[in-house]
Amino acid sequence: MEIFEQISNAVIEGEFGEITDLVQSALDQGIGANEVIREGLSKGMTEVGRRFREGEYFMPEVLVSAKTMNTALSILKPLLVGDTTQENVGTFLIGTVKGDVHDIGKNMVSMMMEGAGFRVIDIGVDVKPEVFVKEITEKQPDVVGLSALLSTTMISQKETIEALKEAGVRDRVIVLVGGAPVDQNWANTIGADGYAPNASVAVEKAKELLQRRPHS
Ligand code: B12
Repeated sequence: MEIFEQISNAVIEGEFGEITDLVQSALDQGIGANEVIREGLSKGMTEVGRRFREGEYFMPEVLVSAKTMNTALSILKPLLVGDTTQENVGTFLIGTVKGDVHDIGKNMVSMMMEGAGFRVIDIGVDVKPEVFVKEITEKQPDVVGLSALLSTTMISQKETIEALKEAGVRDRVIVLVGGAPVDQNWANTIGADGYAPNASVAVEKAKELLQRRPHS
């Protein structure tokens, strides 16, 4: 069985004890970290999502698959983050919004942003609007990412942007929204500055919006 299939199967089967060796073996074969994510880990997680949707998998199975995926990402992180001497292009603060505990997508966006030279502040999952306000006021990031994976928690992205407005900090930051149910239309509706469908586009979008921002 080729290595990508083995990695994908390990995610599907939730073999978090084996994933470290499999990822290492792919790297030893000269395969890049991005390719391991794209061709192995993500494909496995897509299949987990299908099984969950169709009632073949339940929460316990999905949780071990998520643990396997996060274990693999932590091994790949130093490779994606790479050269820490790279110039700091800005500070990026990210969290998964209130009511939502999905963190894999958020972690992937964080890693890619860090790899692109951003200083990343990850404030975790199930983050209330007032906590975003507090962290943004204290840490003064340039870009803020709001992740939501549930159609029921997309509304928390809207509430977070409203809380930022009320606190008078909305215009100090660029707000990016993302997560599987989110699209450009939703981003426009709630007054976000941008949307990205995946982690690499998130990096491009953040850089593009930063360049367009008037210099203070
Ligand atoms: C893993 C998982 C879980 C795990 C999460 C563990 C963890 N540590 O994250 C657990 C088991 C906890 C879980 C729980 C639930 N889940 Co769930 N889960 C998933 C699953 C299978 C995979 C999600 C994932 O990690 N994908 C892989 C990552 C890499 O993709 P991603 O998150 O989309 O992120 C990418 C982009 O969206 C984007 N992105 C993400 N965030 C951001 C942020 C910014 C700023 C930007 C720019 C981009 C960006 O970039 C990322 C990388 O490319 C999905 C199915 C699916 N295929 O999506 C269901 C899914 C999201 N879950 C679902 C549901 C219903 C639930 C539960 C309500 C189930 C229940 N009955 O209790 C609970 C809710 C818990 C809660 N309150 O949050 C539904 C949501 C349906 C909907 N539209 O609302 C889905 C779609 C499954 C389904 N088809 O039914 N889940």
